[in-house]
Amino acid sequence: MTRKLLFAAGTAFALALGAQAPGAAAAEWKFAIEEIKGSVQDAYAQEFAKRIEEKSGGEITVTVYPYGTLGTSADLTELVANGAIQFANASPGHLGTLIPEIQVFSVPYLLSQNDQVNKEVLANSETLYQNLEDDFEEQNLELLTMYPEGEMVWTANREIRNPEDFDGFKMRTMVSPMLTEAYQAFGANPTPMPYSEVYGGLQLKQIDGQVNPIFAIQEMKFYEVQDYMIWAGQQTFTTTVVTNNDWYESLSDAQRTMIDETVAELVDFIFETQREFNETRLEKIKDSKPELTMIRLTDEERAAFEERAGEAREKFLEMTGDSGAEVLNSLEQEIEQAEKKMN
Ligand code: 6CS
Repeated sequence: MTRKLLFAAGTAFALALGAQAPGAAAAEWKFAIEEIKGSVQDAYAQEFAKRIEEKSGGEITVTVYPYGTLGTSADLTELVANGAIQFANASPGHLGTLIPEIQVFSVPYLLSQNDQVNKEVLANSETLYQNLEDDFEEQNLELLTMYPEGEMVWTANREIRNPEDFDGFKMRTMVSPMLTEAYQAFGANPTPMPYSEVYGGLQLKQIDGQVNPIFAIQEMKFYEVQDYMIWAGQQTFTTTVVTNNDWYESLSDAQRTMIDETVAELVDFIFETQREFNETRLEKIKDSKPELTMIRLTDEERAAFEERAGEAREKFLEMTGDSGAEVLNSLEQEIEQAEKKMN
């Protein structure tokens, strides 16, 4: 898919309604998310469901399956690929074993410090929607959209201000090989594990810390079993929404347009939602645990990690070869252009 929906002008609504043959049976589309009810991904999927139901005049209902009901993130992607469900979130932090190049989004300090820039790039990137289209298709997936969910903050059982502080520190990461490389470069002992096991892992001290956006730290209660929250500016959490490629191609033009149009409408919606969730939930964390120490690394402290990120970038290139280099370079150019345009 490309951003064709953007050019669909206002005809989609009528077309979508017209796409339903008179007397056609109501359809149910299934959308699995990698997060729990009340999360950013849930807000997206619920709004997607609401709009699809409205646009189809009630002929299509979308059922949202929260994390835990259908399996781990990897399971959800597989369910979409084999057509058991129609939509799922598939975050690059978990998708790297299937589509190595998507791990570019886990290269530290690559995305902009300006989240508006990230929003634009993720919604419109040619690198993403054209260069990587075939890689998704090979997995029988269609990439519908990608959006940011907020800055990823470290939580830890001790103060981390420079790479030496990470010595012997077991940092939980998502399962992407790129994240393992990144946290090794930062000086930590990366420990990949599924999302559902993180709280227990922290509580039982199998891991010393983890990294996620604030809304997730709050709703998954990770802050309860940690002493520090640390902002190092290394990464924005990004996620994709994927659909089954064969199924998507088998839809009528009107139904595809309805999906594409809805996805385009939700770019601003989800950006504002994640911003609000991250802001309000930081306040909730502060209220619930005033003794939690919050640290923003100084520019100098951050620079030491940025320097280490160079090693992670090299590892990305080793893992992905020429195709990865092309993706990395063109994405960097897109980010630079978007930053210039917005400043
Ligand atoms: O850390 C994780 O595994 C998860 N974090 C978020 C914010 N969403 C989904 C992902 O699986």
